[in-house]
Amino acid sequence: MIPTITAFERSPDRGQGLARDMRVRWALEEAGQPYEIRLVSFGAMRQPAHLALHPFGQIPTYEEGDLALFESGAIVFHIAEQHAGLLPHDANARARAITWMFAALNTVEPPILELVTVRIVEGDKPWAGERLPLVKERIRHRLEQLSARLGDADWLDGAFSAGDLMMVHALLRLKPSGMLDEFPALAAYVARGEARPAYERAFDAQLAVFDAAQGRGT
Ligand code: GTB
Repeated sequence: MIPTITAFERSPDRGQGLARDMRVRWALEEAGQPYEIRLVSFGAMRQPAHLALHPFGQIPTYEEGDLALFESGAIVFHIAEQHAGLLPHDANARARAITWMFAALNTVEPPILELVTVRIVEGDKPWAGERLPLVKERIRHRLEQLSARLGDADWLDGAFSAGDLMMVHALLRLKPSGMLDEFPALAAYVARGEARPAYERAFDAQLAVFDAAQGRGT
């Protein structure tokens, strides 16, 4: 059965692939699975039909037969469990790859999201200027630790896995800030992720949605 995922009708990132449907698209491309997209507006995300799928009124969601999921991590994990290519077969290696998925979502991504919050959401607050360096220091600390663990390896634990997919996508959010370039090993790691044909297909698909919306002027 071909799953349907939701994505922004018009992504605020202007097609940079930073919204979280990108992770799901990338996982499906890595798994070689076709998928359908249902585009939703911000208004539609607040409506009962979407809230029934996603209690927090967000994207992405994932529908496959009578299964409906939300949370990009849970969706990517589901895809990785169902199809080869995203999680190793060896039980210990598999558990470690899943650990990296959690690390991406729970340990590395949160300080990165704080940067967006302090810059955009809280940018006009009188204390934002004082908070920004603290947030950046927390990010740098995590990046130092992650870079030390990665060392000169291509991926976090052997072959590319869903753990790398989640980590690369979380790190991508830092690209516009230039902070990633302070850590050449991590910048190269992210570039390796972006160079994967599955990533490129997923990126092009989400960019096509943005370009089409631009063309329609919607
Ligand atoms: N924990 C959830 C998950 O991992 O699936 C978080 C889902 C989430 O944050 N969804 C966002 C959303 O629906 C889109 S991805 N937001 C609308 C809302 O809450 O009303 C986050 C995102 C948004 C915009 C950019 N950007 O412009 O660069 C990047 C990422």
